Amino acid sequence: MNPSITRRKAIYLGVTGAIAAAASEAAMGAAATAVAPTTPPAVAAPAAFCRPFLTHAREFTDVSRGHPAPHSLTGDAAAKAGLTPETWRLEIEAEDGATIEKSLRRADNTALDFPGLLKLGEKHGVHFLKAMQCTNIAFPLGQGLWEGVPLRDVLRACGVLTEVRRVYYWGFHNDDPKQMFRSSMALNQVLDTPPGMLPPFVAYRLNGEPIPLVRGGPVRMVVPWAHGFKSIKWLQKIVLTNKFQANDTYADNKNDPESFLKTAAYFDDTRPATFKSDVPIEIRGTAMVGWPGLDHVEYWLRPDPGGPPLADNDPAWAQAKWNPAAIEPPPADWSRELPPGVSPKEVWGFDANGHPKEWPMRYSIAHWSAILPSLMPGRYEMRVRSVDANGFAQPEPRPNPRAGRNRVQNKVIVVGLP
Ligand SMILES: Nc1nc2c(c(=O)[nH]1)N[C@H]1C(S)=C(S)[C@@H](COP(=O)(O)O)O[C@H]1N2
Ligand SMILES: [Mo]
Repeated sequence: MNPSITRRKAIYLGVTGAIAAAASEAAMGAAATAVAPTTPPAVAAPAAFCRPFLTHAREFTDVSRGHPAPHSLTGDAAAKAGLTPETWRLEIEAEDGATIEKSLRRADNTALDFPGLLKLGEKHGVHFLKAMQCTNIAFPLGQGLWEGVPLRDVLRACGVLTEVRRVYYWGFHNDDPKQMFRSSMALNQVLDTPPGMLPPFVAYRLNGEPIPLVRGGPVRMVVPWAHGFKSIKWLQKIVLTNKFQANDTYADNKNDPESFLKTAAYFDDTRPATFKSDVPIEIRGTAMVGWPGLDHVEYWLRPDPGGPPLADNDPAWAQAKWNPAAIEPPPADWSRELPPGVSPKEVWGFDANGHPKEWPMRYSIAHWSAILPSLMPGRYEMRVRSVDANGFAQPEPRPNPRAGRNRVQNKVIVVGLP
């Protein structure tokens, strides 16, 4: 494990671990702005990078369906489920008029096994950074350094493909069709990658270690540009189909199954907070750097006018005065943030000198902070929003929360006496 993760945890206690136990996906979806990570009280802190860049594999906020949860299986049950490196297999078949030259099947011993995947990794493996962000939860779940083989390089083993339009895939689900959690991509999203962008991966390492069962190991799909539901855990089955429709489980409940990751800023803690009037007030949070990139994060502070919550069409929005928040710069020393033995030069998106080519990096978490001017005692409202690289301020251009929860959050700041 990356020793810096433990060390840093002492400074910034796992955002996610604390709430994971309490939070069900549905509860968070229903009350995303009311539920927030717990953080130390926001007080003045050095403006240096002072949080772990990577989230420990066990401290991601977990979003897993299934009873029993696949990651609760141990011993023989885990082995029987194909959830150990020795027993894991990936099957690939065709359906509905699509054909593949070679199917990979458990039954005839042609399925891809874990050593076979690692072998592909020796040639095609990629290290890349990506944060998980659930469509329906208003903060990133955690950020990892993943290692995997592009799915297109796994598909080579299938030889010639005909009439494939879409790729359907799912993981272990207790042999109960009702528990299946599946996802899909267009074949072109798997095979064609725009220059400078990431393809979907069949991933086998996280933060320099095998992916633990709780994070979807031994093998998980990771789709860099998408919300978490495309990154299927406990991956075991891929079906190449002539169907053109998305079949994602996450299309239920009006979720948009084709939504790219949105760019959005979130408070670390949306609960009201009280400060003395004579101390600088530092407020912190994260921003998810989605498909449209991140230009900056800005905040609007106003005395709480009382009355009903600010409506989305309230004229006050047009009068709002937005101030820039600071985005934390890249870590000065990547060797303290990355797992031992991983040089930043080996990580996708870094240059030959080991510096990130863009900052903040696409599909990762940016940390922002704002030091509020000295305030008179009273009650204030603080709102924060991202502005993407196209100049769209959150929640534009796609305010539909079912495509990613990007409502502008409000935090009440109470300033007391000195
Ligand atoms: N097999 C399977 N994969 C899954 C899920 C699931 O329930 N089962 N949940 C998905 C959803 S909705 C999200 S947001 C992410 C969460 O990933 P995490 O638990 O590693 O944070 O996993 C995705 N992959
Ligand atoms: Mo999700």
